[in-house]
Amino acid sequence: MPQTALIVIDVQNGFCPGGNLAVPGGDAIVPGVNAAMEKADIVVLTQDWHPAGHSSFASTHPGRSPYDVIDMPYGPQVLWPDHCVQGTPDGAFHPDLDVDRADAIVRKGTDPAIDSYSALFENDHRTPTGLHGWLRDRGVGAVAMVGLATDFCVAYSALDAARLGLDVTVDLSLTRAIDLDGSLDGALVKMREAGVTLTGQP
Ligand code: VGL
Ligand code: ZN
Repeated sequence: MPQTALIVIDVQNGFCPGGNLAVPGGDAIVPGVNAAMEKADIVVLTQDWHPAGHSSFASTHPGRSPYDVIDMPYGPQVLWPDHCVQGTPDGAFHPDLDVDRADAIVRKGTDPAIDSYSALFENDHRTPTGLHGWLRDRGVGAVAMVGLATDFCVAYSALDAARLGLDVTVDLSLTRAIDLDGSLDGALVKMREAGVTLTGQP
């Protein structure tokens, strides 16, 4: 029997109110995410986990500001405020998230030279995080995704999972968006076009 895995994207202090890249209402999803994890057979958490001075940080590029877009060897890259630095409280999971429930935790964005929004591939869309192999070995054929942020790490993960042939559902009631210049609407359109099933309302 193909298994379904719940993939919980980046429910970290950095993306919750008070964090360095706070997503409005990011913390409001935590009780619902815990309830979803309780019901799921297989649970994977992802954790955005950047070294200090990461190339996705505006502060690493003199003269650049957060939310500027620059060309990297792998394509355009939004520059962010410093966030989710390894070992800092900003990078820790939200304190109320039931981390003990996780079967696996995937850390991403650890290479200083490349960002990684997706749980499956870095932003070159080529370098694997290893999660695809893990899911395959566990017989996972379908994934449900929730977490932060809808229009970046959740959408990139959902699009990659669909491209790999997994059956993908995103429960929007358990996501919140950054919404830079229409990025949420763009992400919703792309996910629908890719055959991702969207349920719920943010
Ligand atoms: C994310 C921007 C930078 C996310 C991570 O989790 O959506 N967004 N790093
Ligand atoms: Zn990041």
